[in-house]
Amino acid sequence: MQRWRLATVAGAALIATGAFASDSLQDVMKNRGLSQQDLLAAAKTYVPTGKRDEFVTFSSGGQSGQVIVYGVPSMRILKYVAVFTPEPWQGYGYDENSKAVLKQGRIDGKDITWGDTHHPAISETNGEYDGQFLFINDKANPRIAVIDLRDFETKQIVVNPIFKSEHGGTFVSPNTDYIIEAAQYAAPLENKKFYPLEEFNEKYRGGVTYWKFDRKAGRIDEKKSFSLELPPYSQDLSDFGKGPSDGWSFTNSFCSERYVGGIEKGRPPYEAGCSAKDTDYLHVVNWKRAAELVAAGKAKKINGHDVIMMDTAIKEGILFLIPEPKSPHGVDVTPDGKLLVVAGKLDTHVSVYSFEKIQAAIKAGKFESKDPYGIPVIAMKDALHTQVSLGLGPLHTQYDSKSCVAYTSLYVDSQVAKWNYCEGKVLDKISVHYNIGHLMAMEGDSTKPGGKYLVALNKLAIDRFVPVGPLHPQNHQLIDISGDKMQLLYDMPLPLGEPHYAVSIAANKLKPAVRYKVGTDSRTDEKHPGAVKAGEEKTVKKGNKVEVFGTLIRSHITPETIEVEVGDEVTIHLTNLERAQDETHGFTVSTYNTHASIEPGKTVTVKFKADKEGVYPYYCTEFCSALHLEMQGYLLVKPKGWKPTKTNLAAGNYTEADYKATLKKVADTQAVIDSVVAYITSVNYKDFPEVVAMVDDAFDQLGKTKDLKPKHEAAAAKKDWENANLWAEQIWQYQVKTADLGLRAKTFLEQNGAKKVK
Ligand code: CUK
Ligand code: CUA
Repeated sequence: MQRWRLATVAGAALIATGAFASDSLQDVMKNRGLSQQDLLAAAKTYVPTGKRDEFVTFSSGGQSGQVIVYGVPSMRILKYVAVFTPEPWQGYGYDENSKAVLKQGRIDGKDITWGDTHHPAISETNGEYDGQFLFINDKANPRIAVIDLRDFETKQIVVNPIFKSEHGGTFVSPNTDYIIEAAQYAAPLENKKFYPLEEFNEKYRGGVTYWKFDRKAGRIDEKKSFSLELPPYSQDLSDFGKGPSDGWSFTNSFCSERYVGGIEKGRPPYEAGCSAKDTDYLHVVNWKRAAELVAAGKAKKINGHDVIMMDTAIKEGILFLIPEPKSPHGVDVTPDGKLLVVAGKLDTHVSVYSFEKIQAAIKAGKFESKDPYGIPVIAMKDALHTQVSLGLGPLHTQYDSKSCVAYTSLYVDSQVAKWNYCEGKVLDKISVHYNIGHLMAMEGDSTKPGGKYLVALNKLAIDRFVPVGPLHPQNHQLIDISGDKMQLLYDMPLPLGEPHYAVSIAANKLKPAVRYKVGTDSRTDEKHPGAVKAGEEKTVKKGNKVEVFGTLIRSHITPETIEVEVGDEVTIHLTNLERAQDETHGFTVSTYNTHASIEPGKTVTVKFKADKEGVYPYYCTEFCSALHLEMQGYLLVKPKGWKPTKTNLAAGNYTEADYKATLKKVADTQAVIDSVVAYITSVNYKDFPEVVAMVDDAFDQLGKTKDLKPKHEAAAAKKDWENANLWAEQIWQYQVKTADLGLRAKTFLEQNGAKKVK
């Protein structure tokens, strides 16, 4: 009793003096000015060390031309996927294999090294995210990229053969047979000849492209892709039908006035003329039928690409228009595929259209008019399910796991509205900061939305973050949607361009690899012709072409010296021989503007012209082991016809005592290795593939010491203490790498509950 009291008194005294201040939750709240609500939000987003996020988000990187990958709910950034823009860390655009991908995106023979990425889409099976592929569009230069989610690398870029800009992509059909890409600003489709703006209505056209995706090849099949010619209405966002509406697609438009601005000639500007009418047009397309028409040869070839012309589409009954309120933006099909929600930027309403009613009007031939190109127009009242007034500037809609519940972004109000689209009533609203564009719920555009969280992709951050100059970061805000009321949880600044759309998938659906099959060209998924195995490294010289077939393994680049003559064209293929997870090596040569990231198993090529005589160090750019800094070599660019005069490298002054000391170090380190091996083999390490890979690599390293023992012993017999000591030292280097891996394996086993085996 007495002792208890003493302890309490001592504790109180310490708290009073502040010694334990930071240990109490109350004190942290007080010191940092946090409310109960803040703590709740923190607890809902905090992911402790070693734990992982439940969802993975792929956000467009906007003008960065990349994709940003982050976890939900922690909002921790996991990766930037290089897509349309060179990215040095990944070697994207600095090694030959990735340059070949960027080259696919050339237009009119020109490199385009940036992109304006807008809408990522995850591949789907039966309308559900399957986690295999990601697609993303480039609005500025009409292109689509394919990213393989086995390695999160860009594999393909395709250039739209007939558009000059695009926006309404990428969205996938329920089984990812097709990826949609709709034009934005109308232009002549052939783009061979100049047409003045005075011929806008006659010569300028919009359209929508259906890219055929070959899932087995993991690539878009350009030959089997096709487009539909559309009026010059500035086609905007699109979506594919699903369930009952599978086989159909929907594309919005704005500026169906076909207004051409001309402020230079005293004409009112685009913004006035493009929003003058009360309605624009929703394009309704029977794409399955369109694909059949293409197969039946009813398309016209434009720039070598199949295009179904408008008159064919009208005659075959595959294209219809429906008026939609002022300057619509998003069109989003409900998870059950029965309804589509259209938001009009300049209207307070969202309009919910019924696919069933649209079909009934088409079957009955009930059209209110034709547009100037002869396309039948279904009356809005014949297609509407309901209209709901949500607020100012509705843009995009996402769906909840709870039936009939949708979320719509309100750009002007800086709010998210939660509403019921079956009954047409508003359920809740929350303010966001500020001016939200897209919003995204977990798997919220699939047939099985995941609910739980919503991310508001805000256009402005204004006062949310520490100021960093006039260009602010973007603000992605995480919102808890699990209850009746939405709760704001977290602000994430994103400083890499203006993201538009994002998609989020349950993390357990992603199954990325941790290494490549040794010798893989990751950009083609095929065996790299420059790949070699350990011991097969070589340098081949033919005329003025020098080709190096090298390898990388901790902490060694083979070869260590590359000798060329000035003017030679140098090609270096490097294979990473590691099997252990996360053992990436990088490679660069001083001043040759080249860099490669070589993950375990990958083979990468760098190429340059050695145009200036001199000495150029090369090294590994990833801190891969304790001897990382020693992972180095020299490119020697010699004058033509140069002959050596000196044949020996400078020697150190090693003694027998040095040699003996090194041998002692080798014996001590071996004892450490033996104890680690004894631990690893005493537990069920074979049940842990990560550990098996580390153990394999460790024994590889240790195996290399065998050939070295006779070398140092032979040198010692000749009293060549220099070589005796250095070959023994090299044994120690391999031991250090073995021990490094072994200790990591041991830690991994201890932390992951390895069990004793007898
Ligand atoms: S767009 Cu940017 S807010 Cu490109 Cu989908 Cu609507
Ligand atoms: Cu390999 Cu540093």
